[in-house]
Amino acid sequence: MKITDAKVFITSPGRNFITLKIYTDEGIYGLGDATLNGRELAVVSYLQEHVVPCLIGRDAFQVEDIWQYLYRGAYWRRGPVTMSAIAAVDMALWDIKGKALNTPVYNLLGGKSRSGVMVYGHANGETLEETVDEVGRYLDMGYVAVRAQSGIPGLKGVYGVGRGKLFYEPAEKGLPPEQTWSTEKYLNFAPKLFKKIRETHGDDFHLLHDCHHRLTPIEAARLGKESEPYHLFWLEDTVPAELQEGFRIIRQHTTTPLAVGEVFNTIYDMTTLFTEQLIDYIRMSVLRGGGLTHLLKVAAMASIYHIRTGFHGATDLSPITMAAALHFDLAINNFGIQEYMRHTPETDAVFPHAYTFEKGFMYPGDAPGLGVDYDEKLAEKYPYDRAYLPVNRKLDGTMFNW
Ligand code: KDG
Ligand code: MG
Repeated sequence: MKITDAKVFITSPGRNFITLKIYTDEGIYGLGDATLNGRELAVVSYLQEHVVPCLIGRDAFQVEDIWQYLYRGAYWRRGPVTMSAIAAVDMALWDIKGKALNTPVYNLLGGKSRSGVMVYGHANGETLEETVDEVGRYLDMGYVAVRAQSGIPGLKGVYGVGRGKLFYEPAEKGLPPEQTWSTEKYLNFAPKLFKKIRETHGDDFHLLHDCHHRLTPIEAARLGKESEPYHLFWLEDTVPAELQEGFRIIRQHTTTPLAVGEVFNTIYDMTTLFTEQLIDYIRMSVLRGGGLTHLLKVAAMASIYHIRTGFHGATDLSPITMAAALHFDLAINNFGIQEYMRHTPETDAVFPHAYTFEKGFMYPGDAPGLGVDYDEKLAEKYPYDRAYLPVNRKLDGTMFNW
């Protein structure tokens, strides 16, 4: 089956999404997600100018070879733009293969290893009380795992507290919005939040929290230690993860499980974290990590070190990535949990999909391929709209990590 063409689509049903559609000589097409929040058009250009011309005429079934061709063949390897573009191609090819063989992608990845995929939802509020209430709302909706993020007294626009409740979205139109940060205020506040959540809602659900890369290793160690009585499912992105060795310090001090990786692009970003067992969950997404082909290797390596997956699933990953993740999660043995931030109804309408949510679990559905389509006509109604993720400054104005 030969690839005859590939097109890149841009749409903004509430937020920007980039979609790659690969066509074949047998009339079957496949879809891949290429969205990179705040830098979307860089991936569009990378695909249109540099990747699509190399795809025409290739055998659509040679997924591994095409992956290696795009990864090794560029010479300039890795990075979010390159790997998001490769991921889009890879997702589309797995979609094509599933459709051609008339089977859902999870069957191509080894078949079902479980009945459903446990997901966590996002409870966020402006205040501690509001966040505690939101956790209750998610439990009422049937979630068995909830991530809690709260505004912090004295800080403007804290990560995790964004526009909307079910549809949290941090990117804004115009120039990047500025937020403020104080590690002292955060470290004094976070354990109180966890305590109140456990006192109010009990112990019978998984509680998660994201630090969004803002601590030093020793600060992360303090938070991990002080969180131990509230037994978090995980503490995410405690420190900026460029320095993998930094995790050694955190690990020496706390038994709170650690998750990291949503900004990683390749298996090389995590080799120390894996081989020294410095983390418990790896979060690199299908989209940011070069597609299912690469994640199969990541999950296999993780399994040797007792590390499970917990893939990124924010709203800036389109329903195509969500579907790809669900097929993967259902199939591999060392699955841990899947993030599920709901898309808006406008987004769901542009990307009709087979996956479903019920009582805290998700199911990819049994449609051949990934089970997601792209409504081109409807998508045209939502033209690209430049938006940026926020930037973050300490209270004295020093530029900091967002
Ligand atoms: O675009 C950035 C978001 O994907 C990120 O801020 C979300 O940290 C995130 C998460 O855990 O979902
Ligand atoms: Mg995160």
